[in-house]
Amino acid sequence: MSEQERTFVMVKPDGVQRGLIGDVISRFEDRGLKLVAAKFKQIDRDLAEEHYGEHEDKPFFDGLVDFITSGPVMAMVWEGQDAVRQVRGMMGETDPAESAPGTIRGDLGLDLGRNVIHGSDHEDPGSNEREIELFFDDEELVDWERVDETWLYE
Ligand code: D4T
Repeated sequence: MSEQERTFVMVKPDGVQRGLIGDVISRFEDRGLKLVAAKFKQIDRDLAEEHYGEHEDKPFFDGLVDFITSGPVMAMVWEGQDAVRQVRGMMGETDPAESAPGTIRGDLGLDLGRNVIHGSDHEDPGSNEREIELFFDDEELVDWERVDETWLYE
């Protein structure tokens, strides 16, 4: 099997409130990615500010922190070949209005400030590991084999 990678994914409060957790999980499962950790939680402001630290100076920062702490999120780690980039591709563009149909944001959202999902950025190497560490302890990451792995990978 080729090299496996882990990525951090979060269904944001809008996705949770709109009942989209199942849809998002199904897309990743159907693609062949493997869930290795999941946590349904309310994010506090400290965690939100750390997670979005790169945007601290942006005009949308306070609104973004308000939004991401406004209700529970579904935080997950997904594993697979080229997982970080593949998940970003499945998510679509940051702005749902610019996202192609067939992508999560292109199918499920309309507005930049309510874009349903977060995934680690493949253009920011190491962001996956940083984010996984921020949300999960090592022992919460489960090593297991999908029964169909030999049919997913050559
Ligand atoms: P996240 O990080 O939430 O997965 O989104 P992206 O990686 O696709 O995009 P990002 O980091 O540039 O933006 C983070 C988050 O901020 C919101 N946002 C962004 C906003 O409310 N107004 C804006 O002008 C921008 C650029 C949306 C996503």
